[in-house]
This record gives sequence, structure tokens and C-alpha cells, in this order.
Amino acid sequence: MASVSTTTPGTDWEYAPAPESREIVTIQREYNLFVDGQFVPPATGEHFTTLNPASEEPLASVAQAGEADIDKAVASARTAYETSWGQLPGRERAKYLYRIARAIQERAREFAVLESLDNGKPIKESRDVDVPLAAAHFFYHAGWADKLGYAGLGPDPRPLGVAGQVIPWNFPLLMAAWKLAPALATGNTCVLKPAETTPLTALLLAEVIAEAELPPGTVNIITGDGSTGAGLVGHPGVNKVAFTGSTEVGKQIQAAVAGTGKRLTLELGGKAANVVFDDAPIDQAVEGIVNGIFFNQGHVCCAGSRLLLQESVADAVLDRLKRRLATLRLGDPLDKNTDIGAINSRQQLDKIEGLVAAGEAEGAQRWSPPCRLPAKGYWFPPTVFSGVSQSHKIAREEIFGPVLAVLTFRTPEEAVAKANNTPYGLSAGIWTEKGSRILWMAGKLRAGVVWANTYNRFDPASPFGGYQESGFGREGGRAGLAAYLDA
Ligand code: TAP
Repeated sequence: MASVSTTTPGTDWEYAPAPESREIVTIQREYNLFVDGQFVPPATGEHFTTLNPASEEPLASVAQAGEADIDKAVASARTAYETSWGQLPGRERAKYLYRIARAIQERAREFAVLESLDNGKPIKESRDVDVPLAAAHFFYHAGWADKLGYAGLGPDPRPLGVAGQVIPWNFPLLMAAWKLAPALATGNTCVLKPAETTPLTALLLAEVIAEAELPPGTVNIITGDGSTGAGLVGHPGVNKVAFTGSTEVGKQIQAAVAGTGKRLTLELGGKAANVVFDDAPIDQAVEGIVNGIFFNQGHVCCAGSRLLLQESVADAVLDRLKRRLATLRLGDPLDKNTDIGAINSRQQLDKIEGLVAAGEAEGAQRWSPPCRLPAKGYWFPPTVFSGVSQSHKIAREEIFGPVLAVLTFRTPEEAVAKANNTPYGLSAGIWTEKGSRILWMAGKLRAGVVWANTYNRFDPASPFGGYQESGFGREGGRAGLAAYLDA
């Protein structure tokens, strides 16, 4: 598929295609479950197909885990907890985590190409963000494994046991690393379920884990749909549930886990405000706005999906933003020039289209740069809605796509009130030259992460998580260790 520039013909540079080769990856025709250190066929006998969302080409057939498979995986994790992994001193666990981190680095290109094929994200993002950050999470947590007594969580914090972990499709490998690395560093064993539409990099990670010779059962990776996730989090043999996904499913899990004594962390949706004041460096802010909402096609829980512009600079910022968006290139995720890749699934595309239609019906003004979408696959152009009011559906609901809702404000107090007018509370951005205003705003915004004069920056040492309907518990940093320890 050719890359398609969204720029106006005749006014832009023509880029030659620069496709990353997919030769580096060997995709098997069929994948089984990774249980007790081996790939085993599912007891259900069923498989489902995972697609390349950029072309709708079937990539592989993947096992559907059922009740008996979940039982087996949890039992194997229990045995590893009681007899092998759970008995290892931290300094030994660290060696395995370093091994995994180094193997991810060694196989980085393979992971990046596979992630872009299965997810639809541009190769420059999987190559420069997802894969290096996944390795960084294993390195960071390897460093903690023998120092847990110094984490401020008591002199001898104990692991919880078996962790049941369910992750979404937007950062498949990275979310697997966010879940597995802290759980393993703290001495727990794991059963992980990746999302149905993006199981392949988790299965490649299973291969890495087998090669790193972790004791069998320490990590089990079971693929399947929502019913597999529900079966895993509801399993009586699980001590800790860690879920990243939608608020709707998060609420169901919270209800299912209530009263069981299982420990729970939920990383859910968001509707973040990215707030630009009139003294902000406009060009930098425009880059931050683009990165905030168009990174990973807007499939980002902490995306800056509500842009709050101070009225005096609103027209100037919007004008520059539109000019910048006209230079973004949408198309083949494996092309190194591509900025915007494919939407992950037909279902997600339908959701985006429905919410965008609601935005138009409610009277907001829709704009996209001139943009030719590829004929096959799931695509949506970068879209900006101006004239949005707080009551509009597109200002309240998470779209999880490349769609920005622009609102305005006059005073810092009004900016805070509008930014906080959401049931979520995951992240926010502030753009201003004034340090005192950054600190004042950061203290008033009800969001787990607040970025100042930047956006979408992640580091394994920095805790990430939400308030309200964005969930509870933190991942990363010292706070992330606490979620896996009986401290
Ligand atoms: P969900 O539909 O919630 O799916 C997430 C995971 O849960 C998938 O593996 C899914 O399996 C599984 N699942 C579905 N129903 C389940 C149930 N009843 N019990 C247990 N597991 C179940 O979300 P999604 O569409 O994949 O991801 C998008 C959402 O995730 C967005 O709202 C986004 O904001 C949020 N998200 C949050 C964060 C953080 S850190 N807060 C990070 C990334 C994404 P299937 O794939 O088979 O449906």
C-alpha cells in the first residue's frame, strides 16, 4: 500500500516510500497458548483470526482459551509461585528480568514490525516508543528486584501470589511489559491475557520468556476474547487482578472482584484537557497538541482529546494547528515516513464514526486536512472539531481515535473548571511560560499525570494512573511496586 500524504497537492514535498521490511518477522500460521513454559493447544480446540488492520489481511490463527485452559494456567502459576519463582531471592529474579530486557532490545526490529502489522500503528512509533519503553520497564524493574526492602514499603514486603492481568490493544507489547515487569520483580507469578485483536507481540514475548529460561509457569500467556478475560479475573486461584482497558469493563471487573479479597488495580479510560495559555510558545504547543491527540491514532488512554485554548490566542493556534495537520502523512504503518497509521479494528472505527457523527449533529464544526484514505483497511483522517461546548458528546465521551475537540476559556479559573469537568481523571497538559501558573494549575487539576510544556512523555520511574472513572492504583515507579506487594 502506498503512503498517502494528507498535504494539498503541489504544495508539499513528495516523499518516496520508505517501507520497513517485514522479512525480519516470521509469523506462524497458528499460535497456541503459553502455559507452564510451553506452547500448548487450547482445550477448547478453537482458534480465531488476527488481522492486519491496514489491509484486512489475515495474519495468523490464535488460540481461544476456555475455562479448562485458564484453570491450567492459574495452577501452573501457583506451582511456580510456591516452588520456584516465589522462592528465588530478588537478586536471582533480577537476572531473568535483565535477560528479558536485553532480548527485547536484540529483537527490537522484529517486535516493532510485528506490532505495526498486528496493531496498525506507524513503525516509527513502535520502533521509537513502544519497544524501547517495553525494554526500559524490564530494565527498571530488574533494578528493584533485590532492593524491595528499601522501597519504603517496610523491611520485608511480600509478593501477593498469582497475578491475573488483562490488557488492551493500543500498546500491546508495552502494556504486557507494564504488567509483567513489576509483578515478576516483586516475586509474583503471572497469567496474562492480551487483547483479541493484538495478541502477536505478547506471544513473541512468550518466546523470549521461554528462551530466558524463566521457571515454567512463572509467566503464562493465554489468548482469547472478553470471556477469557472475565474467566481469568474471576478465577478463585488469582490473588491480584491488574486490568487496563475501558471504564465499562473495569466496572464489571470491580463488581466481580468485590468481596473476594483479591487485590485490584484498574487503569481505565480518559478525556484529558490540554490547556494552552496566551503566553505559551505557540509552535511548541502545536507540536504538543499534535502529539497529544494524533500519536498512535489517538488510541491513547491519556490522549489530550480536549484542547482548551485561551480565547485571545484561539484563532492563531487553530490556524497553525491546521497548517501543521496538513503536513501529516497517513498510510502504510510500515512506511518510516508515516505519521498516522490504521485504526485497530472495524469495531473501533465504527465507534469513532458514530461519535464524530454525534459531534456534527450537535452543531460543532468538523475539519480535516485534504486526505485520501487507502481503499482497504480501517482508516480515519485527523479531525478537529471547533465550536465545541462542554455539553457536547464529543467533549464528554472518550473517542479513542484521531479526533480533537476544541473549547476556549478566558481565565485560569475557567480553564481549571472546564478541565476538571469530566468523570475521568487520568492526565492533563499545561502550556504556559509561567512556572507559577504551571504549579498552581497542577495543584488544581484532578488528573493522575500532569505534563507541562510537553505531552505523552513516559518513563518507567514515573508512576502512571488515574482518579475517578480513570481507575485506581499506579503503574511504574515505587508506587507501582506497592500494587504487587503485601506491604
Ligand atoms: P476493553 O474492551 O475494556 O478490553 C480490554 C481487555 O479486557 C481486552 O483484553 C478485552 O478482551 C478484555 N475484556 C473484555 N471484556 C472483559 C470482561 N468482561 N472481563 C475481563 N476482561 C475483558 O478495552 P479496549 O477496547 O481493549 O481498550 C480501550 C480502552 O482501554 C480505552 O477506554 C482506553 O482508555 C483504555 N486504556 C487505558 C489505559 C490506561 S493505562 N489507563 C491504557 C490503555 C488503554 P478482548 O480484546 O477480547 O475484547
